[in-house]
Amino acid sequence: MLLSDEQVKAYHDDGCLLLPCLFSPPELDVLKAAAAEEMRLDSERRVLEKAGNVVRSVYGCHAVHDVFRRLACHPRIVEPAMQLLGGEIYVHQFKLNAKAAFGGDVWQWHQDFIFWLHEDGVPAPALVNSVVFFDEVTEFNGPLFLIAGSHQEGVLGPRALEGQPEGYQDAPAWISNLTADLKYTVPREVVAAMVRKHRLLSAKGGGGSLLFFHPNLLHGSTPNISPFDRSLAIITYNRVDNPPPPREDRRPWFLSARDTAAIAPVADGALLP
Ligand code: 6CS
Ligand code: FE
Repeated sequence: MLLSDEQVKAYHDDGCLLLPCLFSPPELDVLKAAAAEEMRLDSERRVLEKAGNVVRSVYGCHAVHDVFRRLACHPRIVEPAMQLLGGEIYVHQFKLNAKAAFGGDVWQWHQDFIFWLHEDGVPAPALVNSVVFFDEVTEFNGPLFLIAGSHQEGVLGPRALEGQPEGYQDAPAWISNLTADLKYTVPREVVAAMVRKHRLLSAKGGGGSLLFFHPNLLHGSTPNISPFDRSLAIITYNRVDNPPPPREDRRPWFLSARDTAAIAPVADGALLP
């Protein structure tokens, strides 16, 4: 599936592009069943919310679960992602975000590339986040807030949290890259200035919608106090000519992929039996 010239331009202007309802209800049933399996598994790939009893995220699912391998290689995602990045791509990071009903916690205002630059050594923001909505996303269940156009500002001066975030005392150091109290956040006065200068929006859409957003786009989301889950997958593709160099203190494979081979898209019907 290819984007029109207008869609490609809109992505580069706004730093985001929403494609409504790209995946069908039967495909969503397969994805949600697989997500439930992954979220039940207690492993270092799974991060719980601060309260300790609700799943926040699961990482690396594409490398261990065949449904998510097929999703990460799906032509309806990979072909437009290659178009936006101008070349072959691989998965730098795959995550399921649960944002559970009544329990999904905040994602503070931040940019993503600062994590991949400082924590993984990815040289340039030649990546794209590809978000597949498993549930309908409304104004009630914690939609992603985006500041369209803010990616043009490059890497904004982050506020760096020192030490372990509350509720994760015994966790590895990288946990502060993934929790409600994030290691790198953007100060309120910078967020306010970006909202005045650019355009604040919330990424709402039906289940099966696909949202692309730029690694320097300022974004965040509120806690989910509604009775509706807001689960989704975020697949971060990197261009194959932009891999992080080897380094001693590399984060685990499920946060920073080691396999940088170009993706070969699967068949369009790959998600259905
Ligand atoms: O550290 C990371 O790789 C992750 N952290 C955040 C806040 N967003 C990007 C990425 O998923
Ligand atoms: Fe993020």
